[in-house]
Amino acid sequence: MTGTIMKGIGGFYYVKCDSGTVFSCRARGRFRKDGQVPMVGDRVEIEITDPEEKEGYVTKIGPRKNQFFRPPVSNIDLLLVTFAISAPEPALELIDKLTVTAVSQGVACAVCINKAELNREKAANLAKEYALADFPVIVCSAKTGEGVDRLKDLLKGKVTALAGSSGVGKSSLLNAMGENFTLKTGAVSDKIQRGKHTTRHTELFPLSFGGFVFDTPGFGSFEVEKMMAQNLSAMFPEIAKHGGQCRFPGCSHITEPDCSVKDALNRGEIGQNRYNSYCALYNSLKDVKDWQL
Ligand SMILES: Nc1nc2c(ncn2[C@@H]2O[C@H](COP(=O)(O)OP(=O)(O)OP(=O)(O)O)[C@@H](O)[C@H]2O)c(=O)[nH]1
Ligand SMILES: [Mg+2]
Ligand SMILES: [Zn+2]
Repeated sequence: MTGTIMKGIGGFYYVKCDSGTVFSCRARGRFRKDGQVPMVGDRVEIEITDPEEKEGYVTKIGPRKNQFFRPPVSNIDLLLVTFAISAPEPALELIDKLTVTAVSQGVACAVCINKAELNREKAANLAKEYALADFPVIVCSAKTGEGVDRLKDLLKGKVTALAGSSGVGKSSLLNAMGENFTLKTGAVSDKIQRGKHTTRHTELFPLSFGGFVFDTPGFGSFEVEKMMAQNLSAMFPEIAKHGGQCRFPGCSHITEPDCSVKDALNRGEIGQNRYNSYCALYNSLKDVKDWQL
């Protein structure tokens, strides 16, 4: 039998077979030997050991079209990078590491700015920065319902993973999409304005209007895949677009004079926050040598 892993908890993988039945499965030991771990989103083959109790083993993992470590998902069509405009404050570098990861894997990426009702001006400004990178941007509020229809249009027919920090409203947005979702959500702590890691595991849900969506646990810092610093600009579409006409070949777009990227930044064609993330990431990658890749 073949199916898709819908969630994984405590060594059990919940595999929805193409017939619709869900089996709870363990992974065969040899996966671990090969260093291969089943992921939510994987297409797998299973061997049923107990049809009554709906139990079995995952015996084979199908080829992945892509895989992410943060959030831990495979085989997605769209990474929906989600943040709140306030409470918690947007973690801009983390957000841009996510867009970089999607672009470097060739996976479509969109940006969802939630809790927009808390600061409309700031939401509009950040939306503009991501639009300059040609990412679809949804400004929305799970609380007021604004933007939720646009979100549904975006997700329709695709396999989408929501990704972002704890407390930004990923589960709330899914609940607001009017599905029969009753996902647990959790208040952001008063003092430090941080989420409380309410969602504990990644789960794949079917959407009534077509497509699937992963609700994922929020996470804090992570590192982008190692790459040569000079390749980073290709992962920022708006920087790549303006990077061809600099005076110096291999321009880092940070310190060199006559830089067409800095010109575009000054004309407002590249967002300042995006550029700041680019510089910070560039500096973290600049000691990477090609033999380390
Ligand atoms: N003001 C406001 N609050 C919201 C909005 N959306 C969600 N919240 C609140 O933000 C808090 C966190 O929401 P969750 O949906 O649990 O956030 P999450 O991203 O799923 O968090 P984790 O599961 O911990 O990763 C809850 O108290 C929600 O009620 C919104 O649009 N506006
Ligand atoms: Mg959640
Ligand atoms: Zn330059």
